[in-house]
Amino acid sequence: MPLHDQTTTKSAALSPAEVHSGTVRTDWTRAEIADLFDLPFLKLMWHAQETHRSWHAAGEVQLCTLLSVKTGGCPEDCGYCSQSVHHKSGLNADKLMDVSAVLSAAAEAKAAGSQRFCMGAAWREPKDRDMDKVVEMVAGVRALGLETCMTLGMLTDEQARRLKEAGLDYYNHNIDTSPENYGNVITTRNFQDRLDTLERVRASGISVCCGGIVGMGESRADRAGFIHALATLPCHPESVPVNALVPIKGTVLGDRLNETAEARIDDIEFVRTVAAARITMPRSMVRLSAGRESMSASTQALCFMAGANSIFTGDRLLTTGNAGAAADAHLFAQLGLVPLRGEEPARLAEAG
Ligand code: SAM
Ligand code: DTB
Ligand code: SF4
Repeated sequence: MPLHDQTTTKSAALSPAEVHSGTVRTDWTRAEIADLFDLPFLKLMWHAQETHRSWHAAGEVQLCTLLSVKTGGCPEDCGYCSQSVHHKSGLNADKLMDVSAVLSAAAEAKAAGSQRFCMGAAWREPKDRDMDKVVEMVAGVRALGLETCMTLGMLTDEQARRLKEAGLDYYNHNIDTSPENYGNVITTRNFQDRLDTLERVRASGISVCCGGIVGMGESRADRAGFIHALATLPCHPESVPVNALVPIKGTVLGDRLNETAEARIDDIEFVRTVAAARITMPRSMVRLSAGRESMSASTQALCFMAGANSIFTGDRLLTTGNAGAAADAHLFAQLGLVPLRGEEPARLAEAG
């Protein structure tokens, strides 16, 4: 049965009044988060389940689709990325796609049951001359009845304002890792640059999607630092993507992982990171993002138990493969998961 035909549960339509009104803490200490990581695994999972079930409809998973609207040729040097000009990943640089082609891809995503359409561009920041086309994409995708998300790099206040005006629902901008590890991953912009853009996005009234990558050779302390940086933002991101590094040949981090088997992160440690995100940011959607294609069904099931409740569907991420509709339909059937149809708790609370 296709993903979007599976029955939704009654909790798909939580009203604002039904949304949990408990406290969302933004004063987590690093030691508290490190302690979460150190818990016996079953205890950590129990905490994560308790938190998850008091804020979210357990078993409902949000479906999002990605499209790379401008691929390759990026001047940044992110150590994991196929699209950086600093890497020899064999990817050609393309121009910004035509609006009509983006809208047909969005219509396909909607027909496949996706709730949100996320458009990514390999830019350090958008040029003002690109903005007319970009806002047309936002307005067009929204008119199809999809939630809109964009990830275009750093933004100015004016660019954020224009995106909001066009109807952009979410902006994705990842901190990627802990502040201490950041310089080992990217050198062409710093952690504060990322926080500045996040602040501009927040101030413009666009919801924030912010997370990072696990499995880049970072330490457990870095993973705790990464979650701490997100969970102590003045307002938690509405969406928190947790990516498992996709090791792309020709990238610094991908080559290191491909050449050193022991550099691969343990699945249980990945699940612990998802659980820590869920417990510390209870109201946010936690997205099990890149890396699912090579993840076993059992590890993905543990991630859902740990509180992940959003995925990217389809057979493509930006430049790499994704699990695909058939595999996901099978996984949902195996686990009794259904697509989220209602509004997210954080957005309901904001509306409420
Ligand atoms: N250029 C924009 C930027 O970096 O802000 C947007 C696109 S960028 C590809 C979006 C995010 O995808 C990155 O911040 C990173 O977290 C994630 N990502 C990119 N390549 C990845 C890989 N090989 N494995 C896992 N996640 C990856
Ligand atoms: C995010 O955190 N993950 C997505 C989305 N935001 C833009 C991107 C994943 C990219 C994976 C590697 C690739 O396909 O190039
Ligand atoms: Fe450019 Fe984004 Fe890739 Fe970094 S992650 S190289 S900014 S496309």
